[in-house]
Amino acid sequence: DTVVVATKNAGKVREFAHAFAKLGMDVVSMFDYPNLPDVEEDGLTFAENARKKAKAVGDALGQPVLADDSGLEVVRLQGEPGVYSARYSGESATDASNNAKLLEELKKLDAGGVERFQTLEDGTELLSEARFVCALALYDPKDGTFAEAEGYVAGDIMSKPRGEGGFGYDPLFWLVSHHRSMAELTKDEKQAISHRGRALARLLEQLKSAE
Ligand code: ITT
Repeated sequence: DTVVVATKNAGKVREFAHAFAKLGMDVVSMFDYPNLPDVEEDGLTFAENARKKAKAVGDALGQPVLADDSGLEVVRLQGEPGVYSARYSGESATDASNNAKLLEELKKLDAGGVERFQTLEDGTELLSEARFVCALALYDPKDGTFAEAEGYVAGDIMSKPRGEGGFGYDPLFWLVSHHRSMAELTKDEKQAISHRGRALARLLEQLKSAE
């Protein structure tokens, strides 16, 4: 069996491939359909953008499609970058430039004398509470219906990156529960606790009980 995931994010593709392999399923992504047009992500919420991506690709291919819209909400930045997480540092943003922008924005706040709340043993500071959000939408063009689920994980933004795993903001996301950054977790550990892993578990649960 094959699942089509409407994403051009290589990190998401790796995580879905890892999760669906355990269910005996393969994943294809927009890297396998390079000629499909880009979907404009102008929704105000993660859920709206996920539905939009799933519907555009599902209608184009005439088969069920899963989409993921996700991002980072930072408490001391009033929830930013939120739905703008992928392009936080501009049109040609990379994970590295987005992480640099995040630290720049958080370091600006110190000028206002707001106290940092914690320091790790190596001197890394925890600059703000934050959470990752993932909205999943599975669209079936046969009847035009959606199955949807969301997942969340709370953590703290670190002043210095750590770890080589994951993608995006993972090296700056500290998990008190694991005493490691999200980028220091194994794939299985990340799937067990991440916004994406939790959203996927909830979606599969729903689909199972609807059978
Ligand atoms: P697609 O729309 O093609 O799926 P995208 O990268 O544009 O790819 P989003 O609009 O959903 O996807 O943006 C999500 C951004 O949020 C992503 O680029 C990362 O910077 C961040 N993000 C999402 N999930 C993450 C995770 O598990 N770890 C770290 N950062 C994550």
